[in-house]
Amino acid sequence: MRTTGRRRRNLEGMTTTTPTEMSTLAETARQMTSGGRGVLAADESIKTMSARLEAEGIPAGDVTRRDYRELLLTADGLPDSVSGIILSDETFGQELSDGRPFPLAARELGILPGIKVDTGTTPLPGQGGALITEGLDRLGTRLASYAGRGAAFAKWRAVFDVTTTNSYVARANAHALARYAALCQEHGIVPIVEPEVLCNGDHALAVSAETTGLALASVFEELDRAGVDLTGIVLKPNFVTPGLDAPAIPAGDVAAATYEVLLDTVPAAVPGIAFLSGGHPTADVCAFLSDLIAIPERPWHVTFSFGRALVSDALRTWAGAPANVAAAQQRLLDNCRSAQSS
Ligand code: 5MM
Repeated sequence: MRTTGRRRRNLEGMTTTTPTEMSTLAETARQMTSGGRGVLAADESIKTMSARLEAEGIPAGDVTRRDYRELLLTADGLPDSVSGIILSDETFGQELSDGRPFPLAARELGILPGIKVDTGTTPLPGQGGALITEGLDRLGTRLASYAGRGAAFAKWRAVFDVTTTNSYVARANAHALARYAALCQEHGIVPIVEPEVLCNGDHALAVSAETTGLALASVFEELDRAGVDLTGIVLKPNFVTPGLDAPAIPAGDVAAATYEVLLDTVPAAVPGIAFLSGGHPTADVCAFLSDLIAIPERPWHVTFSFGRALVSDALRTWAGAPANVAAAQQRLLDNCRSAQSS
């Protein structure tokens, strides 16, 4: 639960967390990424979730979005594979059919509830369509409310396209991520820091490596400037891969390229890295993760924080029919176990 210790001021006048609060954050970050479990990303915005429901012929509305998230959270055995679940603001404020709020139900299952706090992306002026993530306005007030309602961690996603990312785009998004992360830690919430380099397109592996390296280097520079304690964050990056429209390469090559970029940019103080799936097929991301986990003497815990790779099969199987709930939950559990045993 949220730590509410006294705060102290450092020499520059910045408000910082106390040692007790930091050890709580570090423990939560470790819990989220170790022990073979991962974090389920079920935080699609209302717009994205509605589109995904409608694509499966399910009418979109607050009730169907709630029913779908309840199906995911209550899958019997989910806590064996999943340490945390990222929720959207809508779900965070909803109740299961038994009347329990989602964050409370997650806690009772032994799954840490998290909250997506960014409010989406908008074009960054003069940058050829590159995006900046918004959501910093009143973020401190929102975080206090989420913490009071049981949030253990939060998530903010910056989005980078390989064709439009330059040092300014990387810096602007990294700055926002760092302000978000510092605010989270002030409120006793572990920030998931998610700089996602999209894999859309036909670019080569080296292009993804270069853009991912630039994004991650910028993020860690800005986290440092913002005074974020790296022991109390979770990094959620993409795998370094060729574009989805380029010829595929062996999973071992993806793992090696990803590890090389991470080793260059991610300090060993970061306790855990939880990868996003980014639109890659489930079997592919499980293979990437498996080969990464096999690399000896890694400085960080490594696990999954997949969204689509875990849930797409379940959504398709459910199709909005109560009779399909058990089969849909089984698909989710199967995918979680594949990711977990990678
Ligand atoms: C679940 O989707 C998340 C929210 O997306 P929108 O705000 O665009 O609706 C997304 O941030 C997700 O948590 C990550 O991208 C990881 O999901 P994938 O599907 O890439 O593993």
